[in-house]
Amino acid sequence: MGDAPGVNLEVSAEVRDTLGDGGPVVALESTLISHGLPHPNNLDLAREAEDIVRAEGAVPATVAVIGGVPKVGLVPDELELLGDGGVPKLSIRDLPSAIAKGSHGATTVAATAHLAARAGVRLFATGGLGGVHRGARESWDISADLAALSRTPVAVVCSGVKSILDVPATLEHLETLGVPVAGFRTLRFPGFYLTDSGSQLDWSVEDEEEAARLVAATGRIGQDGCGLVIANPIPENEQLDRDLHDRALEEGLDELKRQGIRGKDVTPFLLTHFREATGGASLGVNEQIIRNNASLAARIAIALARIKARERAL
Ligand code: PSU
Ligand code: MN
Repeated sequence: MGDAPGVNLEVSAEVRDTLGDGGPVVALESTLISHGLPHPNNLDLAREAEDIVRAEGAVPATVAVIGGVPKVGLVPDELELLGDGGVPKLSIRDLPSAIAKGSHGATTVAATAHLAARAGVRLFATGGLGGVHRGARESWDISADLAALSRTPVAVVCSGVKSILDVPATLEHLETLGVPVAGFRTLRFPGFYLTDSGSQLDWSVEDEEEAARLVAATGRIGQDGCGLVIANPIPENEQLDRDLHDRALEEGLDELKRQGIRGKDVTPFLLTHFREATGGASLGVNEQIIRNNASLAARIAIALARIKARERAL
């Protein structure tokens, strides 16, 4: 159960073989399955995200801790277990405790990126990144996702961070940590449910090939310990209605304060509130974001594999 030296990460045979051949692999996180989406949509979407990665020609590697064993690449029963409820959310600092206790766990962006990188996976698709919470000046609540990306060589394809967070502060913090952020065909940082968060970016990439060159460049310049963010906005015609969004946000933040919810419970609480307050509309957008990002990450992983193959041939 992980006591043997060196046996601390189980990589599925398909993922291991693909990586060994220099092939494209995309990591997928499991907190969004266990805590980000309601049952049974969560399980359907977890399967669909894997199917989308495959349809693009890459291999999906959903990451989680199963019975105390960190896994990169899950079998269908394990995916199902994550969607059934009651699986704790594990950020990076929770990994050792889950391993020691032999418990299951759904991994956040920080924990997923860490395990994926250890397996040698370079691309990772998710919905939204954790970030700096509103009121962080008092609460100090800043997601470990940000620091983890500054020391984990994984490119995360996401649709920005949710507006439940302090978006400009999150971008500032990523800058402080030295994490590159590039918009996919945009210089506007996406606002998760909304195409545009209102914050400007310094860099964009115009296609999958350029995104892959960006990933390769971080390694080549000796920043190979660092991750990066590729921010992929939801198309304008698929975004959430802005008024509905603003109303749900305001109510959710009020409710948070009233109920005194803190720490790692903040994100799941606000996600549930958003879903209820928008009559399920936010769920549809959330699902579409994950599909779009899985598909884009797979195409970038394929472009990256091509670049690496060319380099090897030189
Ligand atoms: N944002 C979402 N949906 C999610 C999360 C973030 O839109 O499910 C999850 C991700 O797993 C992310 C985590 O890594 O929440 C961040 O949680 P915290 O703020 O506790 O670090
Ligand atoms: Mn937090």
